[in-house]
Amino acid sequence: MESRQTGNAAGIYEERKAWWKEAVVYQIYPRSFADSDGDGIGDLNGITAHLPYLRKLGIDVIWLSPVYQSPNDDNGYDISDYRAIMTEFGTMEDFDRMLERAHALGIRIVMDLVVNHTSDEHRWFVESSSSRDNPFRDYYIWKEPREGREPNNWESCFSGSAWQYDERTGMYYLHCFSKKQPDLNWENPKVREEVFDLMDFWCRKGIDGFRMDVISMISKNQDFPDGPIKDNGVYGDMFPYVCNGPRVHEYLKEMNRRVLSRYDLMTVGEAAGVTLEEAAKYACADGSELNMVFQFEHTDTVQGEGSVIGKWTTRKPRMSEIRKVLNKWQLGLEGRAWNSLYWDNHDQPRAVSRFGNDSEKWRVVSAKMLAVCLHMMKGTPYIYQGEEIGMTNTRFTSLEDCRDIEEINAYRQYVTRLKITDDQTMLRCFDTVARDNARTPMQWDDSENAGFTSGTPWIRVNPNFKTINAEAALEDPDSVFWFYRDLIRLRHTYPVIVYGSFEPLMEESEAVYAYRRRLGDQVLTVACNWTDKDQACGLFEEGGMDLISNYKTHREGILGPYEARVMLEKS
Ligand code: TEU
Repeated sequence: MESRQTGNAAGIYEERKAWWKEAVVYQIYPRSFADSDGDGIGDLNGITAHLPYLRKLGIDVIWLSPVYQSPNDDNGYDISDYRAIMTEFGTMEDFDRMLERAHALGIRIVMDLVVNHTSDEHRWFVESSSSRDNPFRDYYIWKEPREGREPNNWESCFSGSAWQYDERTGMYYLHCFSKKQPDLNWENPKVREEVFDLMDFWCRKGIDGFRMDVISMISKNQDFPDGPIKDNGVYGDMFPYVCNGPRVHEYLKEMNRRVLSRYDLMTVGEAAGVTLEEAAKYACADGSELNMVFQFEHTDTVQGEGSVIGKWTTRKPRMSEIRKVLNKWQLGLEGRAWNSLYWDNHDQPRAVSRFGNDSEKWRVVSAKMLAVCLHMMKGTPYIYQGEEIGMTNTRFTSLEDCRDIEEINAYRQYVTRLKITDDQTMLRCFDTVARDNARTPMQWDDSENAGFTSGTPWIRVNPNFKTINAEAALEDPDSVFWFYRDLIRLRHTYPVIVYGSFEPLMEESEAVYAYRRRLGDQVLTVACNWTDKDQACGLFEEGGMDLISNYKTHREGILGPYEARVMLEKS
């Protein structure tokens, strides 16, 4: 299952083989994927209907964002029943059929496990909040007021205080996200038992793993100290006291012993605030916790400045900064832990808009370049729905276009309440980084609503669906779709792509992201031009085999705008 540090003659670590290292994962955000019944909301039967499309793409695993019963304050990341399917998404029979069909096509399914918090409509919280001596009281984190106010100054990830006062019992409960997402109290062994039981429930159904939502936040510093207040801030930063907390590794080891080790699963922890050192523990090669984590350093290189706060910005990240982060992770986990590789997901803007160039001229070329850059690195690659057809960010014309609680709350806080920025500035930040960019419906074809639904979509379709859609991509042999299919095939063909060591190249360049992978006598050279201009690159010599490129012909010593090139040689 895990890698071991057996330096071979060349001094290169030999990775232990595992199916989840060889796999490519495709993330589905069910609400926005495909609607089969015309209610404007994607559903499980919609996914089942499109499994052949995913088979064509060649992916190995689906990561399914939450499909459990939920009042949808945060689109399913607020769960009210872990053993039932969200009404809008279908039934348990639909789920079983989807799982069976996927397995028949050789596709595994990894579920989202959201257990840092539940919905406030979950039975446990309904009980817990009903009285101070209810048997479920300690399932959540309740505190007395401090001088008539919140127990500390922590800010929730979705703006405002992380504490909500509950009139009935005169105490506050902690919610790191929305107030409808109370944090579970993992200190309570009964809570851990409940979580392990529900995991068992899904494992017995035959699912293939878990993506664990903010799993780095399950153990809180029990002193609950005030956090540092950042520029312009009203509240304090809770991250130092909720991320990578004192007992998180103990809890995950317990989960591993109790559940994970008993099944053949793939596990990936979403690890807000994770450092390299912490990741080496979560994803330790000894297999005692998880297989890998999602880190956020490469998506967080740009932060808001001036009147704009936190993640809200219109600035584009610099390749050299991203490369610095990713190379650090590639080298830092070598022989210790396994990396996950991603450009985007349901919480991030679209990859091609953020890191590439989504203009008509360069969209396809730069989307392919980004794909090469990521998929040739060492780790398990994740594709977010629509990335494989080069879907782009959308444009927000007013707050009316927003569905995401994070955006809506941020707008209310910064524009309406604090008045530290204005409507247009905020909307332009939304165009750049809002989560709803990723949540506009999957663009299937050029018919009404992009073929997503026959009804009224729950969120506005990106107006560019007439040209950017799956049907058009499937008909065009040069599309982003077929390029992803080729990349996935290469991964399944050449072990050097999966198991080879990583060596950074051209680290001084502001334009070219290049690296080498080695396994035995195989040497893979990868170079990607992140700019719209020619760039010098002397890495490719005659005699090697060109494995894949977004250009049909190459010029010696030069990479064209957004050109990506991969060459295989023998040493
Ligand atoms: O996201 C956790 C997380 O770290 C987010 O706050 C992330 O930083 C933010 O969305 C970026 O803008 C997970 C889920 O992926 C997200 O969809 C949920 O809203 C959140 O947890 C609460 O469950």
